[in-house]
Amino acid sequence: MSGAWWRDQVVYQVYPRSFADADGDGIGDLRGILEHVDHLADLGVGVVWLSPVYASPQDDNGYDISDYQAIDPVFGTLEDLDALVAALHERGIRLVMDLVVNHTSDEHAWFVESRSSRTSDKRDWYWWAPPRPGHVGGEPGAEPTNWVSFFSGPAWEWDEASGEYFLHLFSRKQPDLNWENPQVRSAVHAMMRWWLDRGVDGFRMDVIDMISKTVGPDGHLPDGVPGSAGTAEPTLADGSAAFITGPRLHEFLHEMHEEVFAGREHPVLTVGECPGITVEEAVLATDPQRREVDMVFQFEHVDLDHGDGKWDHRPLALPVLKASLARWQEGLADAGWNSLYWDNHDQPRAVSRFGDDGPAHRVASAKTLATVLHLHRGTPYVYQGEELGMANVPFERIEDYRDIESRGHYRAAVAAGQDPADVLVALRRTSRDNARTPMPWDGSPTAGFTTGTPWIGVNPENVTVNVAAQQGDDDSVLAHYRRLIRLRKEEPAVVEGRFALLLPDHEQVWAFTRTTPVTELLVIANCSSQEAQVQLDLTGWTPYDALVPSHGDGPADVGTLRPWESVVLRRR
Ligand code: ISL
Repeated sequence: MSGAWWRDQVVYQVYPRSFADADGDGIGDLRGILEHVDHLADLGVGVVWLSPVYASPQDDNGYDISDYQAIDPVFGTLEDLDALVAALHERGIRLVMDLVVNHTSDEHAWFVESRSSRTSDKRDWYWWAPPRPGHVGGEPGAEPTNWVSFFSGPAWEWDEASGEYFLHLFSRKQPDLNWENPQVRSAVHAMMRWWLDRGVDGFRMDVIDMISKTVGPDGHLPDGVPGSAGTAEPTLADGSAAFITGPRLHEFLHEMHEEVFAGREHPVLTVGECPGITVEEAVLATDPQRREVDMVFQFEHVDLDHGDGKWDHRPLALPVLKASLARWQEGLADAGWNSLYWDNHDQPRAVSRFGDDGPAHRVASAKTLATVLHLHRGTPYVYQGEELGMANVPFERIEDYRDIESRGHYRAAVAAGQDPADVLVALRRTSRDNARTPMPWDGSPTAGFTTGTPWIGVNPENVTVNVAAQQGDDDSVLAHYRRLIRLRKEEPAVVEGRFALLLPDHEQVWAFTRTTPVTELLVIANCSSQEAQVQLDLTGWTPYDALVPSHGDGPADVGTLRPWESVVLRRR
């Protein structure tokens, strides 16, 4: 790997199923992305992270992979991928693939072989276990541990033919690979090298902090605390203590680094998706000296509004959110590096969750959230549609939802006696499908996304919130993102400056500085829908350049900010 080139870049996430459909089947594809690469170039991003396009039964929209070295026909061909890489490279943009190796599809040849018999050569490539002692396989409660799967129900599936259970932290079509087995690791490394040799520029590693499981002294995976599942299933438990940042995680990441990336000239980016990771573990994973990964996605700030599980919403006060990001800024100030994100294909839309998506404040709050995020220290990620200020989708019926997690939760919660109307309210707020509606290229009924019938409903706001409408509009959210990304290129303090939080207890205002020996930046952002008073000593800050203002030419008076107004001041 050559240098930390990704520090001054912005990454754009493409969720291919929902980005652009070139062949009219209603599902986005690689040729569709190819038709829109100039949108990415105009934005100024340096990297595209492409969610999975590999061969897949699509049980979890491609996060269930049946062949790592083939493209799913729904998305196109390997030649289409090569063409996309070439088109991006021509524009100075690198392509990072999604690497989903905590689990495969149950239709992957490795699993088919593993399942074929208890004596298969590949039996040990996955987690197989007999029924709990004294129980008969397949009966409720006979599972080897009481773990709940992320998509509701037990994390174990009974295989009648071979008489054992297999582990699946996600859907039953996503069996977990056994990373304890060195053959598994070598096979994954070989596959990764194959992609790098083909010309891709790195990997976003799906739930990579779950690959090392804690086996108890008795040789078994341990139970979780009953009732801790955070779902409507009281007999199940959260098993994550046994699989989040497990005992061999750093060893596995370091080995991967040495086997796959060491000695390559080609600059790559590696980002580990790490739900539940702590600051301390993130420092270990991203300290360049340790040669593991370049950065991780941590989840603290996107879990703060969860009560008992993600479907149980809890109001989030601004000081709590600010403190969380500040802690990560400080924790990774000297070693390691932050990834900065508000949303992605698993999270509700940023403007609906952290901003105000009503007509009066949607544009300003989308801009201000972007300014706050991009001015923190780390590499910012833009999720498709975020650059337009897209909001959550107002689906009203369970039939509108496509996501396996949302549908599984609805089934489990209703079966446990919750009122379906209440479950729909929770889905409306938190479902992953909020982020998965088609990218609105224009205001037409199918949003310029497809000429066919979209696989999931278009967000009706696309009539006004779309690329065509914002393209030439200097006051648009899109124009604001372009300015922010340009500022990163022009002002080194955005990339390197040391972070210090100001006014930590202010309920409305997010203020901080970024300091280098030559320049200091001051970010002042009203993160509320009411006017805000800001008491800051601004001596030395005038005259100043008002950078990336959310409102026109900037505030008349930084002591009184309009709702969702933000500005960056600079002194040298
Ligand atoms: O969205 C979540 C459930 O509430 C998260 O816990 C999510 O499952 C977690 O972030 C892991 O996500 C990744 O792996 C999953 C896949 O469904 C997600 O789309 C992916 O980003 C399994 O591969």
